[in-house]
Amino acid sequence: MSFADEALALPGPGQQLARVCASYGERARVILEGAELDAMVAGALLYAAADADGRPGSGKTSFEADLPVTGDWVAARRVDADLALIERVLPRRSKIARRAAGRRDREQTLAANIDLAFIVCGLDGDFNIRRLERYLAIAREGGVEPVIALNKADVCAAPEEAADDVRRVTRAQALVISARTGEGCEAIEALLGPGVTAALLGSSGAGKSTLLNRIVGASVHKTAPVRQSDSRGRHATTWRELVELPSGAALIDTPGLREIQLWATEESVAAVFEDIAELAAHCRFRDCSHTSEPGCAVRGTVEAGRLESFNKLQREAERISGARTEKQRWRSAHKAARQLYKLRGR
Ligand SMILES: Nc1nc2c(ncn2[C@@H]2O[C@H](COP(=O)(O)OP(=O)(O)OP(=O)(O)O)[C@@H](O)[C@H]2O)c(=O)[nH]1
Ligand SMILES: [Mg+2]
Ligand SMILES: [Zn+2]
Repeated sequence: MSFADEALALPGPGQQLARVCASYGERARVILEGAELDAMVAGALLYAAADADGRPGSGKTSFEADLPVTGDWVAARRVDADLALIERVLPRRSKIARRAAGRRDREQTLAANIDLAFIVCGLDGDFNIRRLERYLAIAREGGVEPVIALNKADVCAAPEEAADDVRRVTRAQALVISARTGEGCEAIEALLGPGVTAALLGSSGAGKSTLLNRIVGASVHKTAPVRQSDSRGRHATTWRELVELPSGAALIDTPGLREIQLWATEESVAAVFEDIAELAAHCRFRDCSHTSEPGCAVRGTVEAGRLESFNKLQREAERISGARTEKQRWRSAHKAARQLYKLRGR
């Protein structure tokens, strides 16, 4: 965060700093002064978000970029004991975002201000290095440190071999755990120090919630009894995504997705496939596509599946940056037209 961002981040008069622990578009659940309560997004902020979504010339990229999401720090105003008003979303220092379903050109932020992403993958039918690469690109794009958690070690004959494969191919940190038996979970907890915010990512059924329950169940229930719900916002009171741990860490559960759509730049993808980038420096042609060119240093050296995965994710990233540029072109065209009207006195 720059100094300007920092200054901007301070709440204004009458505002308090709060953290979003669950979000539902115009409503949210926040932690304010150590207690959890319902919150509504202020009209002005909703309006600004709508502006970012639709109107040209706003310079913003998407609706979701402005509405509060889980993990956001917000400037809020207390309406009464049970309700707060969210007036501003403070600048995000990192995030987990995907491409919104059905909309190629739209980014959807799932969680903000995340230090660590536990990419949970079952060592059962869920095990898939290609999917891990996709999550690694998403973490990289959002500025989040990834840790792969290979779960369900209790049902896998050779979990360490799988982990070695993952480490060799991805060069990422990989832990072997069982959320069911607790095996290896102390290594996860060791990473959850004071001030750390971690998110659990991974496909549906990978064991994210089981892992969260294990970590929370071991400690939180004793020290932080859940507040009794009141008449307001009953939908939100019993369920939240962000849980504060006694260690001072925060852990965010995310819903599992069948297939997470990439939202990343070509640079982020390349960073996840460093091995390919290193070899590509030795290809005869600078713009080698590693498919049929003579003198290619990548093809035949890098495992075919990994090269295919790299090409696939690069193509997806290119489509996204294409959509971004297209959007910007439209924006500047609209802006130019508006300025013209102004000059002509309308
Ligand atoms: N054998 C075994 N089963 C596990 C383990 N962890 C989770 N499971 C089981 O896997 C199933 C899915 O676990 P969840 O924790 O609900 O998975 P999730 O990732 O939260 O799934 P979504 O909420 O749908 O995204 C449940 O039946 C769990 O009991 C494990 O370490 N070993
Ligand atoms: Mg779950
Ligand atoms: Zn090549």
